[in-house]
Amino acid sequence: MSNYPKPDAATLLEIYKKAALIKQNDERVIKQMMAGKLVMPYYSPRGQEIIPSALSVSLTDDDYICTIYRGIHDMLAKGFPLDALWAELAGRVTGTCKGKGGPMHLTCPEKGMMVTTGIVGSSMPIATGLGWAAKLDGKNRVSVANFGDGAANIGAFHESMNMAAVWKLPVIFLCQNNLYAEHTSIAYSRVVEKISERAAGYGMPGVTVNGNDPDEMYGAAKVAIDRARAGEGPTLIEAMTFRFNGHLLGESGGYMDKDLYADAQTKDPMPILRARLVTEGIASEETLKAIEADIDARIDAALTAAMDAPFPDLAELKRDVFAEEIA
Ligand SMILES: Cc1ncc(C[n+]2csc(CCOP(=O)(O)OP(=O)(O)O)c2C)c(N)n1
Repeated sequence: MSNYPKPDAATLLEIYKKAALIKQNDERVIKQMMAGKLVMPYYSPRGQEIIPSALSVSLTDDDYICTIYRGIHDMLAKGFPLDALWAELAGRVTGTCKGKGGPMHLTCPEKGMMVTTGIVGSSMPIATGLGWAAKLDGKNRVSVANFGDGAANIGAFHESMNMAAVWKLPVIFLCQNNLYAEHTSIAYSRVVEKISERAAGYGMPGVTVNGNDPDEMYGAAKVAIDRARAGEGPTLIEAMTFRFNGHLLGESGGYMDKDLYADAQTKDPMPILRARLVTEGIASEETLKAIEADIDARIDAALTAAMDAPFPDLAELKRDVFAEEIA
């Protein structure tokens, strides 16, 4: 990784701001759910904050991302408006899908967030199609497909990578390898050591990085994004990480290897990055506290506004589902 570009001080602080927003937002969602004030399926991205944060600092609103049910971190990093996000979580009309998308279908095309999908592996063909659209419209945008290690075993992964490579599409295939697909350890589901090795079969670069390390993740993402913008085609990035909660909130994660889990806790990327910012003189303790307090205040405001907004009424049920409503 030594030849990768490294984030400068300002970029590193930007990465921390995004990651802190993801972490604090996750904590608040869980608190609301535990208090019975928010009722929904929730797939916590805790532990995976750095990956989308270090990626998104090199993306613009015009770039596309597609993600999965766990992708609230991808959405927040790319700038999903907080008020609309909380309204969508709470099923209120002020959400980006008028409360009809809910937590598993977060979408905000104005910011390039095209889809969150619960169908494992389906973010890849959609992002590939968006990559094709990006190539046709010539606006130099890139399209990112986020997915997990489990999704890398779905046929759509291979079809999408092949098509993107053949047509040299500006797509980044970003596998967030958190070592478990639902309850299945990665040890049971692939023979090659690294998922990134599969890129060779499609003639595209494939790289495995420590997704919890902002330097490695930023560098790999920047190289892939620059390559895509230059018309050189797709890249597969396998970002190694760990999810700190069960697959679905409320599930204990008892199938996780206990030593692995304990080790991952000692490598929590959030306190590590926070301490680094202070040690390297990038931000003082006071500055970081102010940033975190500001995030909490923004979440407070978004939460209050969401809870005060109405639910969509029944007449909305079928609107926006079909281009033309079928009687
Ligand atoms: C096509 C399909 N098959 C199975 C499922 C059930 N399912 C939901 S999540 C999941 C695990 C996916 O794991 P991974 O892709 O590693 O993502 P992670 O949840 O770890 O972020 C499975 C099998 C599904 N939603 N869609």
